[in-house]
Amino acid sequence: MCTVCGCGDGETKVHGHAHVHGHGHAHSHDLAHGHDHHHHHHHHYGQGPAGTEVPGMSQERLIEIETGILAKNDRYAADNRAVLAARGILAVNLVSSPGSGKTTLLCKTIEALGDMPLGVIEGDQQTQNDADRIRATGVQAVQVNTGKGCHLDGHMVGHAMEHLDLAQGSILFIENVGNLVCPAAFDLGEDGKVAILSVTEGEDKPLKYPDMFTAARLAILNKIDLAPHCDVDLNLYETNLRRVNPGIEILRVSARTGQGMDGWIDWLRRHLSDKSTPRAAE
Ligand SMILES: Nc1nc2c(ncn2[C@@H]2O[C@H](COP(=O)(O)OP(=O)(O)O)[C@@H](O)[C@H]2O)c(=O)[nH]1
Ligand SMILES: [Mg+2]
Repeated sequence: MCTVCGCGDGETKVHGHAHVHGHGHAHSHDLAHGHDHHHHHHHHYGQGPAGTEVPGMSQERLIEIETGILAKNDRYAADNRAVLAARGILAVNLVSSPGSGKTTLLCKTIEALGDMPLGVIEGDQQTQNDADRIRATGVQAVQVNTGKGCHLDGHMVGHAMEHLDLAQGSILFIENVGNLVCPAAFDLGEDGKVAILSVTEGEDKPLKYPDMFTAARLAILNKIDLAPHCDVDLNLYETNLRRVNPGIEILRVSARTGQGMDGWIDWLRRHLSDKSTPRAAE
């Protein structure tokens, strides 16, 4: 079960290798036999202490389940982080709504990075389309299909990493399931979440989905080639991003034309070298 939206994860598949069974099977039992059926809550959806609602389940039970799932996720994420740190691998978790340009940006990024060792984990509910797009560039990719799941979690990413040959000093790109809500809550062991926001989505999206933009350390404002056609205010996008996350870095990019790509490539190289250079003793 997703602790954010309450949806079931079902079966997760890692293509074209081992099958990973999603978590939440044990919890679907809880769903079916929840208590407090006669407990009516008079508040708006998601405003209880658990931040979400599942029919037939008390807020107390939900918090218990959420805490358990997130604690378990954090253990997998910590394992992933340790593996990545030992090999000096920079892991970037790309999060956005569907269609903002994550895969397009990734393909252009791979091109720009030249022969740097890379790996990509692709998350989508269904299809291997994005992994195929990445493999067409010559870079190794593993597709994780989450089925009914709405986000990648630490466990799925750990399994996917086992199917990649990640050399010392590589960059691992994780393209999360297109969803501006749930992926914000799940640590994958990455160095940072990068939120892609395309200019066609509307300036108010950071205000409407603050958790995602708070969790991200960098926001890429993509498709700026379309800005002149869309009657959008790029400065207002930035103002709203900083309202929810004053420390967020922002880059204006067009994955289509390549405008602004230099700043993104510099950002990646800078963070990779921070990762692989052992900190000098104080
Ligand atoms: N005009 C324009 N289109 C873009 C840009 N980046 C991506 N697209 C288009 O947006 C659509 C969705 O892109 P995709 O990479 O599949 O998005 P994803 O769902 O976030 O992976 C495709 O038609 C892309 O060609 C961009 O910078 N400018
Ligand atoms: Mg994609």
